[in-house]
Amino acid sequence: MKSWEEIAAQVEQGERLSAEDALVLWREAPLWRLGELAVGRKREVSGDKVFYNRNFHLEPTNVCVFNCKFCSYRRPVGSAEAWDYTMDEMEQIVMGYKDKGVTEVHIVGGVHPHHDIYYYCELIRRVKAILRDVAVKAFTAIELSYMIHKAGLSTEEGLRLLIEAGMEAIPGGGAEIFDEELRAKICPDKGSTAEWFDVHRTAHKLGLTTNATMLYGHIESVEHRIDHLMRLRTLQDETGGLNAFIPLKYRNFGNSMSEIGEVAVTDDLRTLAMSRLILDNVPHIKAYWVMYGKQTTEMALAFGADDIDGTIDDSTKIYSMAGADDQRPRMSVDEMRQMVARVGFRAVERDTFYNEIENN
Ligand code: V47
Repeated sequence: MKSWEEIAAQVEQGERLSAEDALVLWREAPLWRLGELAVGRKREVSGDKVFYNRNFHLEPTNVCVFNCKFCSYRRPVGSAEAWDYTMDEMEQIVMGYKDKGVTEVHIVGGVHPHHDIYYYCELIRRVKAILRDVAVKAFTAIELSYMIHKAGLSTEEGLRLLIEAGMEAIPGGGAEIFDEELRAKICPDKGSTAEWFDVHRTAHKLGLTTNATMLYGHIESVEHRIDHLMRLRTLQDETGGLNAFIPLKYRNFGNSMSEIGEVAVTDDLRTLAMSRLILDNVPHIKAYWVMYGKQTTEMALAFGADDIDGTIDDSTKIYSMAGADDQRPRMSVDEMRQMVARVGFRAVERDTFYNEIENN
């Protein structure tokens, strides 16, 4: 068996990691060495830049037909804590962002039993009518698969309808952990791994770029994480449509797996670095500050991340309900730029497609 030192040297020569070598590196290499390797790779892709954007989330509902054990956000129909905004209420929210300089709205929520694909097409049209130049990055693959197949459409037909309405990119959620046995334990009734891949593969074929996530730090092993990353690397070899990968740390407040606890920050940094090294064909690794908290996000930039997501403006509840540090997540552009500068990189504003926005 190769030593971690030999594997590290191979990585530096640009060799692709096998699953076996990745496991040795993940388990045995000291953290500082993983940081060094991952930043080396990051610098080949994005130099000294770290990207951020001006964005907000729109979460139409937290009512969900699925009951994932890690979710702190979902409520059943009729619950006093459930919300389900009307179209008019959502228009009011979106109006609040007119002329505010945002470039992206991220629309994601529960899988509501009564709203169909035509309702969501109408929502996208209304958002675009108000914010013409703002990119709509909308719906996890699981929401998409449910609304599309419920309408009796093929994945391609459904995505075409949404694209016609104005959907321009797909976020990475719903991936959780791809291993089918584990998925059956943490989210037994949720859309499958195969559905997740079907939506992303079809989206790429239609010219959309998408993101991918991985929920880690619960009952999975390092082998499961490597398997997850390898499946994404294979998809990317085939389509090239993934823009960013976002590791999501399991936060344990207020859900039915709370007894598991949360992993250490060193595990977060190791996971980020190994994601950068395994996913040698995915350009951006995002440290989602809302989930990590601001301090870990700052550290993440020394472990291969080149993106911190955006301003958010207190518009998402998924992580505050799961116990994240910022109960009202919001970051100003200045704050993000200072965070990046403190690590020794250069903050660059981007749009959804990683085009750089002038004024940097
Ligand atoms: O799929 C839910 C995760 C995801 C918990 O594409 C949890 O740019 C940790 O995908 N602890 C949705 N994670 C969020 C998401 C996302 C976020 C930011 C940017 C992008 C992007 C995508 O949130 C879900 C699930 O994996 N999640 N509950 C929890 N307790």
